[in-house]
Amino acid sequence: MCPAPTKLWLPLAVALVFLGTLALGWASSGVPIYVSSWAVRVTQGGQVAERLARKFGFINLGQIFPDGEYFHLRHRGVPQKSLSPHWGHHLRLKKDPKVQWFQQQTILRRVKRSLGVPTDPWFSKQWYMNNEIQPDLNILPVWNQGLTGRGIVVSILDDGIEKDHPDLWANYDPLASYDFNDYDPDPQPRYTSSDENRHGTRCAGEVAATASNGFCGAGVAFNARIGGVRMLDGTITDVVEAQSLSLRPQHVHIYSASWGPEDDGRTVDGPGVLTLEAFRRGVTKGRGGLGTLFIWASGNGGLHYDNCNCDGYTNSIHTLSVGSTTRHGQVPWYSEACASTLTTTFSSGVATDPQIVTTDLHHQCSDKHTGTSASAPLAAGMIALALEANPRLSWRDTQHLVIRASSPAQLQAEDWRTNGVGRPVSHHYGYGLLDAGLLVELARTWQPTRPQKKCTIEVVHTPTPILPLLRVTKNVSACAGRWHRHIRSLEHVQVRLSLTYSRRGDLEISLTSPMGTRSTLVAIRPLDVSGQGYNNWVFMSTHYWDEDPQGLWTLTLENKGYYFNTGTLYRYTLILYGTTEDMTARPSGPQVTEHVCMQRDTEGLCQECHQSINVLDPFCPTSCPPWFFSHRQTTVRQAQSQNLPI
Ligand SMILES: *[C@@H]1O[C@H](CO)[C@@H](O)[C@H](O)[C@H]1NC(C)=O
Ligand SMILES: [Ca+2]
Ligand SMILES: [Ca+2]
Ligand SMILES: [Ca+2]
Ligand SMILES: [Ca+2]
Repeated sequence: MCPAPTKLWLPLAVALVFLGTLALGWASSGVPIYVSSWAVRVTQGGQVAERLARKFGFINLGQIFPDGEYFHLRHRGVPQKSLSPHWGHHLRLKKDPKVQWFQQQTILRRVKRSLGVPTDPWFSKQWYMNNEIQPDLNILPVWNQGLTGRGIVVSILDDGIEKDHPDLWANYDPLASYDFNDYDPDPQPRYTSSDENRHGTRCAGEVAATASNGFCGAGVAFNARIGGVRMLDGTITDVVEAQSLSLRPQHVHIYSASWGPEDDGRTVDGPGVLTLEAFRRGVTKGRGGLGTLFIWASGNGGLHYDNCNCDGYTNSIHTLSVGSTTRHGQVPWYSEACASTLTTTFSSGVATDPQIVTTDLHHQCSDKHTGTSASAPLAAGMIALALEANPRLSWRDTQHLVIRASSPAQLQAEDWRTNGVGRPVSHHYGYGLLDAGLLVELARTWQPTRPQKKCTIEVVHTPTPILPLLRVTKNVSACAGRWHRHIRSLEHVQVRLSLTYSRRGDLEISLTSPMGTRSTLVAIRPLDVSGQGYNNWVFMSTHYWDEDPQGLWTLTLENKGYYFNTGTLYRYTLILYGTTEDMTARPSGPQVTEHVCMQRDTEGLCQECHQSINVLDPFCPTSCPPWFFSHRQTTVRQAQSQNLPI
């Protein structure tokens, strides 16, 4: 409960102010601007109010409600707009016993609730967000709340962006753009007869094509700023990737990438030293320390039975991996299944299925955008909307929220299983179809997660033969009893393996958690005939999210192919990530956060939170997000580090 209102506070006023603050959102509730009018409550009625007004030099503009208790007063001697309240009038009104309550009015920033549906000619073809199917990505209700990605910067890492495109130029952000193929600031694509460099431009339009401008369709976050990094149209090196992923990490909030190693079903490859460092720096230093958001397509190797856990980019804990489903909720032919995928959005399917509508090269519009690379930018746009609702989400908060805002909906797969905390999860879809309305609703009141804990367990370090089947069981304490606290709720789980095998693609590897959740770390890949095995390869699963890791973990390696396959397991390391908080104790819907606020200011912002709780207006989070520091009585935002590298 908030503290008992002081004499001057009426529940009505508190409610009005607090609702106002909520409507403003956290970020825009900046400095109040005072105007020359007051609301005053005088229960003795109109004549007393009139006398009071004259006594203090106000003009009585009349009653606010018909019952004649609240009056609207204006003072000519007070500036129309001021950054501070008028203390003289404040004291005089406060002293007068006939005044039960008063409030100098401030300018409230309000946005129109009914933006209506975009009027773009191709919006009717944008079936995944125009209410044509149920459920769709549920974006219309978010637009209706006034959230359109304003203030959020997204960069597409691809083959360039047609920055003068009629549906992109207005949102184009040169600071979120660069050309690492030619080393110049202009990411304009290279035009060829086959238009092979249209990919980045198509992805960009999905995020931020201008709405209601009479052209093409609308982007998911149609007021976000959009940039493009040209990096796929030339020689790609570790340097090029690392530079692209760390372009202005204090300016760009979200990077969307739809590339990785060859999807041929026989490659096992991941980021180099510099690119790993770029991810690490992004999540620890980017976005003022909250962490850069890397949104990643899971891969297009379905036709070659590829597995996205053999791709170290999408498999990284630092990237938020997005899979695809068709309009009819089926697994698309190009889709790759794996345990590291977190969520799903729509994309193309068979030839008769509708595809994604977006901007195209030569100032054109396309309704033929396809593949998993069409899904990642849709998710990036939806996350931009959530970030506008709550800009303080860390990279891990975002993954927690995406899981909670995803559901199986109409998505069909044979492998849906309910994990140990009751969430259905699939290797094709992660936690399912992402719902923008739910994502934003949860984001508004999300309490920052406590710092990430990592617990590394060396399970096998002596050579062990992999006969047709090898099971390795380990009783894990999740680092309890060490100097730091144990992990109570899991986030990502990694398994690092070094093994040899006569035919790598025949070996199926799975991991079962103490709560009984089994996820496939790699399924058979018939085209992978390599005899190289896995050399310190890291597999990742998101399927144990929020589970308690203590107890028996079982790794299973099983020959699913050629009868005479043989191999040796040399090293198996289990790496658990998570937090000390019991995340299952949080409500599944929006979180109640006001109850710990002890004192609010007239804006409804929290000035003082209950001991041990941090002030982060307007809420009292149970812990500080990264780079925010614990302070009572002050707004922590001011303590944010100012001098981070650009
Ligand atoms: C795992 O270890 C803990 C602590 O040593 C013990 O209490 C528990 O019974 C063990 N669990 C199993 C399944 O062996
Ligand atoms: Ca250029
Ligand atoms: Ca448009
Ligand atoms: Ca792949
Ligand atoms: Ca990932």
